[in-house]
Amino acid sequence: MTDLNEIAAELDGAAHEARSTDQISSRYRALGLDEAYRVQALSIERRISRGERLIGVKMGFTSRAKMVQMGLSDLIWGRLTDAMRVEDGTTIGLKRYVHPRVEPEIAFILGSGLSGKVSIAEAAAAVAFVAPAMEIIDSRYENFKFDLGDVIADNASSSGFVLGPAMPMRGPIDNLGLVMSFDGQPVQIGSTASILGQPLRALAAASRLAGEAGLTLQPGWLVMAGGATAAEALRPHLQVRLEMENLGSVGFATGAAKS
Ligand code: OOG
Ligand code: MG
Repeated sequence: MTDLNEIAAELDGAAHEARSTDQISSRYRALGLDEAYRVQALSIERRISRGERLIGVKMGFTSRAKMVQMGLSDLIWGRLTDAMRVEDGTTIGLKRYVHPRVEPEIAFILGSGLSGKVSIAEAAAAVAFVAPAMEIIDSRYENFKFDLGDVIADNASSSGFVLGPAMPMRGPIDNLGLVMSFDGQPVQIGSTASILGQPLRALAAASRLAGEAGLTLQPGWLVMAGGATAAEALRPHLQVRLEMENLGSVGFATGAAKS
């Protein structure tokens, strides 16, 4: 298997059918960064051809907790489509996932476009709304194990996202306390400060890194800033909730194992 198109087809198929697959780096060879982002773009093209719409990007490894949990320390990014949206307050079936995890994030909705290298002030000026958010990640690789090229090719493990109430960014967002709970019990406690010291830095990084791949962040797009804490494995019949200082809360439930 040497063709990037074939790798993209395999990863897209695994995501679509919720099955795990071998790491590209062990089955074939380690992918370089450019190749890995190319595979990601090709796999998203397959989703688009099935009728999904590109609606934004996500950042990964923007906090130390995530870097430590996954053993990688480079910022990565992935593409988000409308099909990944989970509505606030709904129940998700688990059979569309391989081994899903959830992590607390903050989301930006852009009022104007952002392109290439921008300052934090420029990034802030492009934000129309912020929202408390959770990301559901689901690596397509066995045991959630991957190297940098593997995870980039697999669209940075993206699988789902849920947004709480979106509101204009009225005050500082660089140190908002947050609690993620399962069935009312806190499982992760943290602060948006863990996201590069200031989540707007993740937005600026998204603009820069997407720009390197020829992509401009569009008005109306969603940008997920990256997990503020380590991710937690989901299991059946959970009430998952994130409370974020000043921004409110967001939640979803998980259904039965085979639902
Ligand atoms: C890779 C995706 C990382 C984040 O928020 O840091 C990420 C993974 O952990 O599987 O989404
Ligand atoms: Mg994430």
